[in-house]
Amino acid sequence: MAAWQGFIFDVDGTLAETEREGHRVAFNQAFRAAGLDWDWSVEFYGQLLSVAGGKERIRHYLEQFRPEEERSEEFIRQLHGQKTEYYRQLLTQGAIPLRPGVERLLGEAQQQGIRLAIATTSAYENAIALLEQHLNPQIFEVIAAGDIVAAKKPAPDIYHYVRQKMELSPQQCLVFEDSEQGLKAATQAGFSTLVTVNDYTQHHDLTGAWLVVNHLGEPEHPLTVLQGHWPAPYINVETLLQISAKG
Ligand code: XBP
Ligand code: MG
Repeated sequence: MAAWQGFIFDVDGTLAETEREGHRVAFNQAFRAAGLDWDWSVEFYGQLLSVAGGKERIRHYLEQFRPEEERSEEFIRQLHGQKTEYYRQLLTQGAIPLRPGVERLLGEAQQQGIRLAIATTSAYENAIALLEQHLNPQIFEVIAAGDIVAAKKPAPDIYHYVRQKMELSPQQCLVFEDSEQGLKAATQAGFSTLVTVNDYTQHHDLTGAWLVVNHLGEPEHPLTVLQGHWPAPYINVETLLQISAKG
């Protein structure tokens, strides 16, 4: 590994815990508004998360759990569009905070001249809405989201896309993810990955991650290391750069 010059962040589950009280709630609101009797519980949604992408998740649900209902791609597209509206409303209501350490680490990275990018499976509008709510989207030189690539995570396509746009090698970047699918995508594209788990991903197979912690931590809210070695109470740029410089 070379000294890291760029950090690439996943959004859902990594910058914020968006799934349980965000995307899931918005899906259910869209289902009700469309007159559907579908309702995704907290637990059931955990299973559905194995399929990345909102449209893909609805399609998977129809195929696996509602095979008798014949629905067109246009129906899925419209339902997902409605869900996006509800999700954005939840964000602007302040329902979804950033995870511990995220704002601090991004601030440190900017001060140290680390280049920043986003690689997410979520729709572009959703990623931007979260960034606008809590951060300045302009700190990210690349925001790669949703349908910008044909194959979503765990396929590596979104990470290949970001790498090409940044013109950095995988050895020059560190990826931040929260899930097995995200880790697979980044690893297949050749990146080292720091994983911050959450309730939905704490039992995922995270073999191959560079480091797994419960969250990025803050000086007064230390992290717990779950896999790998980290010498400080919170993830900070200075220590990351020292480690990567040693290779
Ligand atoms: C995020 C996802 C997304 C969101 C919903 O995965 O799986 O599908 O749940 O997003 P990752 P949209 O964190 O690995 O990028 O409804 O906007 O598609
Ligand atoms: Mg994620």
